[in-house]
Amino acid sequence: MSRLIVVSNRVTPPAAKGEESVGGLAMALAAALREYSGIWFGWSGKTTPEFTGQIQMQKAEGVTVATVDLEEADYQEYYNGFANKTLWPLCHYRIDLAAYDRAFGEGYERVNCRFAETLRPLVEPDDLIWVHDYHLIPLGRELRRLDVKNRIGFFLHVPWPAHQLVATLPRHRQLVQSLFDYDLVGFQTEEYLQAFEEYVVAEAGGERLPGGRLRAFGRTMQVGAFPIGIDAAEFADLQRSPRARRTHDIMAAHTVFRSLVVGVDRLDYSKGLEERFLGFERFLADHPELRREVLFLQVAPVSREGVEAYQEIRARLDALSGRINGEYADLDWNPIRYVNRNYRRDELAGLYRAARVGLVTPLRDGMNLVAKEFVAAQNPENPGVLILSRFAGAANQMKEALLINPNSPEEISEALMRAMAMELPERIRRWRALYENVSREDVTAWRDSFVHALEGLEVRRTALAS
Ligand code: ADQ
Repeated sequence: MSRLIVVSNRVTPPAAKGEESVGGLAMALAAALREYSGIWFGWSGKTTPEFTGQIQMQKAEGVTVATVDLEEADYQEYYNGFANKTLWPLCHYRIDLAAYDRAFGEGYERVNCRFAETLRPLVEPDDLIWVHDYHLIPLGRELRRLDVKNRIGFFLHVPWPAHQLVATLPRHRQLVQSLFDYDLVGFQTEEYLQAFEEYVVAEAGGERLPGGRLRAFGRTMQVGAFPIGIDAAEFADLQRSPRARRTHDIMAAHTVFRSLVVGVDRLDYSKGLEERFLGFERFLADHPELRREVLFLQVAPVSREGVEAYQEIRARLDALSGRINGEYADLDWNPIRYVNRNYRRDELAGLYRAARVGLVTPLRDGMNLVAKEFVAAQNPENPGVLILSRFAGAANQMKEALLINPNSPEEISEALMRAMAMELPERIRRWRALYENVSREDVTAWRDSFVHALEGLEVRRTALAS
């Protein structure tokens, strides 16, 4: 069996079962690497005054991790800059927040080049290389420049936006062209795949070929939709841990006479938190009789604090939660409990299980793993209801959730009402269908379908060569 080299921007050494960990990507990759003998390569998260290219190797929880430090300018221009101030807002339909600064683009190219040069000596001829996410789009091209002939796949965790949005990016053609140095490019959903194909046909005169292949810029590659999942079995298992039970019991004790509505997200403007708060406020205004019967707990650890847009959304959420609580709270009841910290995964499992409603309302989201975790954590005999944004990639697989438009406070309020009133048989019917999907299309299925598709290309290349 070939080795697998996974490359992502940040490498977070895998944590022991149940321990604290943030970011859907980190979770999914650790699970994927455990079964393959391979390497996880990326940035250590540290910066040094000058780039040294020195690799730090360590083994954690059965995974070999190789990291490199970046220099301060890389951090500002590549990570905070092009990745998080340009590509992230663009992919999430927020061109009003996108900064098109030439220095960011240069930093992005420089770091991709540095990543390729540092990784090159670790690559053996049979390795499969799997590159992750929007930070590293040009990495395949840089590896080819260094004469890497291995099969290289790329998976985009965020949405691929509509053609006209991509076209707002200076040098967008070059960026897309660099994707054609991969053998396989994967997206979360058919919708993003189609948007990518439309761009390639319209802007680069490309053509779709049979068998999921795409031709442009004088090259042909394989493309596909590979929806990411969670480790559903592990999540259901976490339920039985003492910490999960304790968290569940604490929340249950706090909500004996009321229903718990829970939201768990990185504090990011794409997650629709302001709209969610406003939707909940609308619910309180619409249903005075239910006011004291709900508690909305929003867990939102701060992220990307070096980017102004994140400081601003944080300030707005502080003000909004304060305003709503000020208006509706009573001596012994607060409608919103808003918490900016991380919890361990076993604690999250207990929290989800204690909730009557999971409120997952991103304005745009590549997939959204919280929706899947919420489902995996429910009590099959008395499951909670998932309210899910139609703009989360997960909505394609989770049709039995209450699907809503997150921009509409009325729709959020109505869905909350429906979820509170939903009888047990309907809750069970919906949950079973959701759980069936979450456990079938899990993280292992995702990894296997991508890696097998990449492995399968060997046959095609050899066949073409002969
Ligand atoms: P994210 O934008 O990080 O991921 P998401 O898919 O929801 O979004 O994953 C978040 C992860 O972080 C979940 O596993 C969740 O449990 C964890 N988490 C969130 N808040 C936490 C807290 N307070 N404490 C502990 N853990 C917390 C990106 C894309 C998504 C895509 C994933 C995977 O933006 O669309 O689903 O990658 O591809």
